[in-house]
Amino acid sequence: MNIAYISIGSNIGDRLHHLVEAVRALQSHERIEVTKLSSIYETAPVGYTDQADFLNLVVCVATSLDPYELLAACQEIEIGLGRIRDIRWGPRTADLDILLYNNDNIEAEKLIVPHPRMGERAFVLVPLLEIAPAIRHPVTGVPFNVADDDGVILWKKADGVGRLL
Ligand code: GSY
Repeated sequence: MNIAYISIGSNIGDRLHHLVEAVRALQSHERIEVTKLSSIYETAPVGYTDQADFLNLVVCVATSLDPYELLAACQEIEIGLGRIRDIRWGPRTADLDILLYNNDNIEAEKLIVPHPRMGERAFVLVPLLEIAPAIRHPVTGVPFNVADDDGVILWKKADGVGRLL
């Protein structure tokens, strides 16, 4: 079985509902099991900053999908939740980014893992380190750490996979 970490964010409409639906869709995939779920954080937008605050969380999944199949599953969930890609880094109903897939280092045209910007993003690192405190960068071996968690506020404490769904 493969272990992957996925970051999920939403900043349009009923943000909690979109996160719950995204996690539910992952969990209901016959080849994905959501094994850990972080708390939900409210986070200031990074990149394109003239947009609403996000809710973000990170999940750990066990999956028999290969990385590209997992990417396709994530993209299907985004589309199912009504994602429209208009502004790059702009508002979205749900965004699912594969952060890590085992200790793989993938540099393909449509998928880069570890996620290239994850080490700079507190909205990724804070929930990731909550569920995987000892995790290290698979290529460098350096532990991830959060230099500055400004703009990341605990919004709903984790109470287990079953409780969110
Ligand atoms: O890359 C994920 C989408 N995204 C986010 C996000 O999920 N949270 C925050 N706080 N800022 C973001 N900027 C982008 S793009």
